Amino acid sequence: MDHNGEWAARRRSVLAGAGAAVVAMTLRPAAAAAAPTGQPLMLWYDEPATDWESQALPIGNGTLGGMIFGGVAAERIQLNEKTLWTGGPGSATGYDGGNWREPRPGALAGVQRAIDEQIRLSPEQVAAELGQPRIGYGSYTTLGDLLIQLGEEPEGVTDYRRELDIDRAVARVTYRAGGVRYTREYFASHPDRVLVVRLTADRPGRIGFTAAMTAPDNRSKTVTAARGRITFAGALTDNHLRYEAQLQVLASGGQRSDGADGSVTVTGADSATLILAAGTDYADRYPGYRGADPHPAVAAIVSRAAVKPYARLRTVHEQDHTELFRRVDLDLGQEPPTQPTDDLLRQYQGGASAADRALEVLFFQYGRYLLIASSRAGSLPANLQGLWSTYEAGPWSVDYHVNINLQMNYWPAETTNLAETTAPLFDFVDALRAPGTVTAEEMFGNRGWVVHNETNPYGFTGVHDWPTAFWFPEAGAWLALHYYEHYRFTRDERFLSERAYPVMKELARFWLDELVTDPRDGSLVVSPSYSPEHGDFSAGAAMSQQIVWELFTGVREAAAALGVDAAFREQVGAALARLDPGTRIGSWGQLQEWKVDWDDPADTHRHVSHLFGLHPGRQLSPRLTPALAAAAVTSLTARGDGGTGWSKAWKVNFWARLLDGDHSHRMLAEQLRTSTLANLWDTHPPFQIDGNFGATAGMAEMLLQSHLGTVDILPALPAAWPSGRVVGLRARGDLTVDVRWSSGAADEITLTAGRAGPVTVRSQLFAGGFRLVDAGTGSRIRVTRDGAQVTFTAAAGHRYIATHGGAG
Ligand code: FUC
Repeated sequence: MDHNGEWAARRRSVLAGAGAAVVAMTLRPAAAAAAPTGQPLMLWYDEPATDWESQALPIGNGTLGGMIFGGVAAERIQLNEKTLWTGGPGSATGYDGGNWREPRPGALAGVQRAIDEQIRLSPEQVAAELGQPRIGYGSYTTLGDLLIQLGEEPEGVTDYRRELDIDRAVARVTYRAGGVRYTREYFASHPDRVLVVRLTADRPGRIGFTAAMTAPDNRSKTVTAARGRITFAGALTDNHLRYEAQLQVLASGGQRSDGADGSVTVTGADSATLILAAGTDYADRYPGYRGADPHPAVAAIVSRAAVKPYARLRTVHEQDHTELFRRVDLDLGQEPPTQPTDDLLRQYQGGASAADRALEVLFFQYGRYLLIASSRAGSLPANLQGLWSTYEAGPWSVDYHVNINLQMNYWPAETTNLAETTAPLFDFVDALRAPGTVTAEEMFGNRGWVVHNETNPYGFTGVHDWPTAFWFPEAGAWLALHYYEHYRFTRDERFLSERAYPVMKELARFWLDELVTDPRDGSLVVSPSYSPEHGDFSAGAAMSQQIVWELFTGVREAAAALGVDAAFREQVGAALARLDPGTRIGSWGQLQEWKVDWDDPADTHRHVSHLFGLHPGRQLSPRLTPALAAAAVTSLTARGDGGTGWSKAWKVNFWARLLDGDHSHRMLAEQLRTSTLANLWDTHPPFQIDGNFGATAGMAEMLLQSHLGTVDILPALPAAWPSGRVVGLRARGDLTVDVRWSSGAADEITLTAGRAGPVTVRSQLFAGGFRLVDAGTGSRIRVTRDGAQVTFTAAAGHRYIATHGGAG
């Protein structure tokens, strides 16, 4: 059984706060998009959810999450608080952060020697030398359920509808019973830090229910109710992490009473509002990972929200959400869907119809919705399930896998104009530096820091002993590249100097210390090197080399941009010159996954790690390295269009970067048809949110690319999207881009420059006669033209519009 089979088997038997310090990131507000097209961005269903994973609907404020079932007689809202994790310091089983419990002098050098001599080692051999059983790793765990018992199922329920309006981030349930129309609304507010439920009816006195909270038995619990306030608190048994949730029930009209069992009952009310907050005493601080008792903060948050009128809470929430969400609008000529979302998905034909395009647009925007809901400043980053997990101990601990999954979660953040959502990622990675420094020193004897295949909120930066998924010291470098990308998009120099560059430099130092000379050819290689979850250990697998190449290239650029560290820059440059770039073309024309040509053309493994340099990297591209790109096509074609959810999403991105819009779209269609649940969650299986984020990012890559420094307009437009409009995508260089196209070609391109400087844009629009004007002054802009590419000098804050016409 492999790493994947394990969860599937376990799953059959298992089914069942105080956040990270926010370090200021200065973000310039990206130019606001025009109003959305007015088509409802809505998931909707004509029956309540019975299955958590595939049907319930997610709301979240980055810290607190709820899954809405929408039952008529009984509502269940499954709850999460992002920091509620077992394991770590104080864990019953002990905890070592994955660092070797006994020193192993010479262990790593021994493996390197064995690789030099034998060329390849089995994962089992390496795990026996370098791994150790994992202890105290823990798991993300559900906060529990809020249950709202409304009584017997009424006779004759009609007009039932359950919906999630992703444009406003409000879920709603409506139905008629006994001549009364009932409405419930649900949202999770980031500004007010509460989850809110509102029950109303169109006749007075019809609202009655009992609200109560439950949680699994992996914790102590005390529950009390006083003046309509439920306080639910205790500590996890495993690690004594304290948690608290408070729910204030407010009723207008009718009666409210507190139950001795900690429930609150409302009868005969006109309406009711439920306000919930939760927290833990977790803090993302090595080595203790504990902060303040959550009680005072949770009590205060609920009390503050409870005195605000419901309409005010909702308005403030909607403003907060729409300010982010509405920056991007996508119109593919879709029609507002007339069928429920599960039917829309079932009937999806691969993009042939306006209804199909409605689903594609919804799926794209849903990824953005989910990112906003699961990743806001002040808590942990989005985990394997974003924020939503019903399990006591879920699949892969619902952790932070960093051999692709956490990174994929943030692929859409910059391109789809949600740069703020990266704040928790950077806070989390910053917090890995302290434990990762210990691991780097103890395990490798290196400067800098390291993290391996996966990590938890307790600074697990060492190893375990699952042979095919325990060794991946390149993860830190990959994460550091996200900092650099944030700079490339925002051009925030303060972020570059205070946050990105220090992390990149630490990682570069780790790799300067870690690279070894390959006796076969004298190049610098990573050893032991392992292409994630696949094949044998060897020296210089493509992904290892490509990640180090990207890091060294990026850190040199960053140092140059900052004008610092000349000697270091030279040192990195010298290493880069000797580095094996990890880009070999093999015997069947493929891009080799390993330094020796072991690639099997029949291999369809879900990881396609050797194409890292194509995406998310920039080392391989059809524009600059056509031979390598052709080899990437051969590799990717052999891998096929299958794979798990996230793997398909990655392929959407790969084919877009290969400028093959039709194949990219085919992968999107595959993902929608075979790896998407009725609530539009991506399924690995099980539900894993990376595929949602990866697909959204991939669709953006089809419409706009800028990783090579040029703003490439509609680089991979599929035939299925002959005309459309996108507003508000972001390109590197602090640019916001709108495009209108028809018959597969751009008609109008709008570029809004956040700052002054040269901008190079590529589009077929520039190959013929065109006009480029400054939208503010109306004046024509002078450009230098090179084929379909133009370069001009932008002024900060100016908007430039290119259209057909003029002399060119
Ligand atoms: C990686 C993948 C698995 C799974 C896990 C959470 O290890 O190879 O398929 O997605 O992460």
